Amino acid sequence: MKAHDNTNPKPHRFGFITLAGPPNTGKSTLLNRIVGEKISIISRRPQTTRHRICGIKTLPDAQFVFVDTPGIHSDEKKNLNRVINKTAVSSLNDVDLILFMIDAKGWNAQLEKTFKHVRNVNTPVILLINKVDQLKDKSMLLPLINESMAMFNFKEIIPISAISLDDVPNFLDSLVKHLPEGPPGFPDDQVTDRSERFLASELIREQTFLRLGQELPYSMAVQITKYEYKKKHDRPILHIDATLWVEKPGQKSIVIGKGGSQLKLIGQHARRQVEHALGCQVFLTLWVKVTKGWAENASLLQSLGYCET
Ligand SMILES: Nc1nc2c(ncn2[C@@H]2O[C@H](COP(=O)(O)OP(=O)(O)OP(=O)(O)O)[C@@H](O)[C@H]2O)c(=O)[nH]1
Ligand SMILES: [Mg+2]
Repeated sequence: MKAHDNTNPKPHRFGFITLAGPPNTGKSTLLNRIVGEKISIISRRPQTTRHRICGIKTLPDAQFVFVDTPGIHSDEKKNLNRVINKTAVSSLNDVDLILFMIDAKGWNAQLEKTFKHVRNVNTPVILLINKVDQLKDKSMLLPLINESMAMFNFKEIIPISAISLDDVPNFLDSLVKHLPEGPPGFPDDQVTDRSERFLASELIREQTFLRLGQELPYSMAVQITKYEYKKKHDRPILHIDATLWVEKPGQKSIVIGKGGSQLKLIGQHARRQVEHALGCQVFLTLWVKVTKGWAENASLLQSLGYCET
């Protein structure tokens, strides 16, 4: 960690900022954009993020810890969904600022219900209206801002397009004043609190979202069973074995595909993603296993990392 510069007239700030909101609004997209690396997976489907993931951004005068959360949703039928919601809602507490992200379509009854969780905590909230690039008529923004201001005492309302956010410094400038003064909490080259191994499992899970249709990705979990660096000609090669858990034998056949074609494709794309993220050669072996009702099984959920203590 670099020594803190005491001659700097600006006090250093450090704090935690939760990215919250309903599923699919672009929270993980924004996190990756700010940090400048892919640390949280993204898909076109809702409920992609399942875990609390911190992304760390270090500037000379401030260190921001962004907490990406699963979208808060209303279907709590499965134990997995309840655990995921609990993760999202508990991340609203003990932080310095909440960025509540909605998309430019605006408010509806479901969204207002989700927002109740935010109303209940005593933390400053900034409203981010994302995906403004999708607004055909930009004059629609002003009524949405007015409606939002009437709903809640937001510290600020910021329309953005996370997918193409170029001016990250300017965006961070609007957040920094809400962070308390304090020294950095992480080394300045650390970008996430999550391990490489976790990132690898997420990049595999992302491929299931991108390549498998319908509801199947929601019935799946990824478990890394081997994660070993070996050396070949002095170059590290990472050997990963991972199990894709599904709930039914029929799902296993779909994931494997005809002659193993689907699984091969998932494996190839995931391997490339992991190689790109970690900068080394990867050997990836995938297995598919059935455990009926894994999404209900508390101990399996815990061993897969879905635990809230
Ligand atoms: N047009 C447009 N699409 C966006 C923007 N930001 C994100 N998206 C897309 O919205 C989809 C959802 O993005 P995510 O970042 O996965 O959303 P999320 O809020 O993290 O979703 P969950 O993890 O499911 O809660 C992806 O297809 C993104 O490419 C944006 O500014 N404009
Ligand atoms: Mg997400």
